[in-house]
Amino acid sequence: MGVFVDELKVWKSGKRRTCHLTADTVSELREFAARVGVPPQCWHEGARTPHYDLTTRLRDFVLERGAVFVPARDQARARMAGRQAAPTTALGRMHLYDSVAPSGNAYKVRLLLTHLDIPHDRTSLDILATPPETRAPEFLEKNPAGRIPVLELEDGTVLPESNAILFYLAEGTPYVADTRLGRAETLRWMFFEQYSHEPYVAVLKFHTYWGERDNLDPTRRRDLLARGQQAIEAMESHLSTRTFFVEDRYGIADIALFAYTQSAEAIGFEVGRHTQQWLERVRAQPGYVPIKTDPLGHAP
Ligand SMILES: N[C@@H](CCC(=O)N[C@@H](CS)C(=O)NCC(=O)O)C(=O)O
Repeated sequence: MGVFVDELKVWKSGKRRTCHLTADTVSELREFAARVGVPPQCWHEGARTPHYDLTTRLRDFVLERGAVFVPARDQARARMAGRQAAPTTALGRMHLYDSVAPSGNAYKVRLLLTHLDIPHDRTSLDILATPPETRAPEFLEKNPAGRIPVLELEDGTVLPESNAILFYLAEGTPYVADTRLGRAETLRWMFFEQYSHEPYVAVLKFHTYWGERDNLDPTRRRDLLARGQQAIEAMESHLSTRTFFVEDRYGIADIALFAYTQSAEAIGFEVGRHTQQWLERVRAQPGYVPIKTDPLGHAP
């Protein structure tokens, strides 16, 4: 078991110096690269021996994070002795950065990826650490806002913001309306979610399970409850005459709003009958997956 770098070699052009990052197995190599943040575009597509090409700066970076220097000739010998396994997984898959503690914002993306049956890898960051792993320099390069979810596309492009990711993934699928007004209505509810719902319901959920709710300033707690309740009532009113948020068809506006509304009752909100029925309709969708369980055991 190990991840290795060899010596820097000067390219024929004389302009670039790179080395190889390899490992005993491709899965170990990919897991290490994703964990420390080696850019996916460093992957050498089609190489006989699976590896990333690293510049001097990235070589120093991975050495500081546990890669071991082994000269190229020794790596070649080891491979010939059959130590290095054949590639088992193809690169070029989407990669979702989510969190160890269940995050509704990350869950939205996972739910749609599952509905669309898009194979992807995941790295879960510890947002409760001090400082959170989302504030590490290599993650801030992906999202300067220091937040998950971030979706890395097959070509290495990064896309943060849960609802932007939903909109990107849903393009051309039945999960977003194909009329101009339908798409605008979809955005309407996704903006509503981010401005009038998530800042209250998600924040109160966070304080209930992972923050210190009892230490929350009582005025702040009342404010979160009152404003979150207003959002839930706006949903209830809209759903009193519809089955789903836009064009009476399940789509990304429903996914965005489902993520935190599903926990609203458990954290003290009153959820009306129409919204409860809508929650059930979402759960009944083909390919539905529940939010992941809390490995810390705080959330039910
Ligand atoms: N507007 C963002 C909000 C993302 C967000 O608040 N993420 C939280 C987890 S749910 C996070 O990364 N917190 C870690 C931190 O702020 O350091 C979105 O919808 O993606």
